[in-house]
Order: sequence, then C-alpha cells, then structure tokens
Amino acid sequence: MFKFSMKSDIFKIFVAGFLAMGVTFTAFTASAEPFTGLKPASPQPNAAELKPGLAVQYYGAKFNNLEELDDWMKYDDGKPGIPLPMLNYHVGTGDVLTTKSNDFVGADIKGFIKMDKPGRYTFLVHSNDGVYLAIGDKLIYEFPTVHADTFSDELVLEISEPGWYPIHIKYFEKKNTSTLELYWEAPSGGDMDFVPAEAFAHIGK
Ligand SMILES: [Ca+2]
Repeated sequence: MFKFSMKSDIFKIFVAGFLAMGVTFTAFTASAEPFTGLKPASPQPNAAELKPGLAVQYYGAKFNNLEELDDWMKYDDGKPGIPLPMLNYHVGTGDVLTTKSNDFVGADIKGFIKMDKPGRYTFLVHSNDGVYLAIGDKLIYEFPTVHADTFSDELVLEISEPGWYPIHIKYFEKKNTSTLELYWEAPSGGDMDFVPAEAFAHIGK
C-alpha cells in the first residue's frame, strides 16, 4: 500500500539524515527489535472445536482509558457479541464493531491467530479509541487513552514455531468516530494488508 511504503521511505530518509550528522539511534534501534519468545497455544486447539473469527464480550459504559475498562470488567461480566470475522473496522460515526451502539462501548476480544510459517510478521494497529494487543501472552502494543485514528509503528514479531497463537485485545470507543484495524505482512510475502479472516479463530460452544 502506498501509505505504508511512503511512511517507511520518509523514515529511512529521516534516519539517513541523522546518521550523516553522526547521531546514534539507540532509542530507534531498540524499538525496531522484534518481539520474540511468543508462546503458541498449548495444546494447539483442535480444528473441530474452532469457529471462525474472534470471540467478543461487550461492556456498555463510558470509558476514558483502558484502566477504567479493566476496573469495570472486574464487576460486570458483559454481554457476548457476534464474533468479529476480522479486524477491519473503520466506520466513522457508525456502529462500533458488531454492536448496535455507536458510542460508549468496551470490548474484550479473545481467540487465536494463525501464523503458519516461521519468520517475521510485521503488524500495524489502527485505533480510535484505546487499544491493548497481546499475542502469544506477550504485550505487543498499547495506546490506553482516547485518541483520533492513529497507526502504531511497525510491530515486528519473530516466531520459530508455526501454529495458532492466543490473541487478546482490549478496546474501547468513547465518542464520535471509531476504528479498530489489524494489518500484517507475513513472511510468505505480499503487501501489508488486513490479517485475513482465515487467520482468526476462537473456541465456540
Ligand atoms: Ca472515538
């Protein structure tokens, strides 16, 4: 996608400029380190028990940050929602995820993501409002407060063991527009694009 290659090219020019000036990039190089040590689901889920998409539990309340959602979830079991086939919600002021509400939604999203080849997976999260993302029991990204549509930096995951990994997302939409998107570029190649529906599953009843 033009948008992403543009971002990466500007970043390279920016870094090259500073390197030419003799500036070292401790912070930048550290943030570019891949996430490793992710834990695949153990045992791996049985194909017969898997249903498409990610399971979601909804909490209808006004949240200003993820901490408020965490506190709320201790006292409210929430309501199960229609599973999310994939994370491609960029709906403006429309309904949030699979709810019939356009504001004041908290969501606890769980399931599995299939990374079927070893190697590097580069993810991007696009969010509005707060989001927390853990894969393989490791925190990958967090933007805990209210914000307009924002892309994460590139989040590189390096795995040696292919298979299903647990994925856990906490998300809330306070007001106005809402967005929750997850993109990846898999080691098999291809462009940065939405993580496809076939890479998501949850254990259904
Ligand atoms: Ca919003």
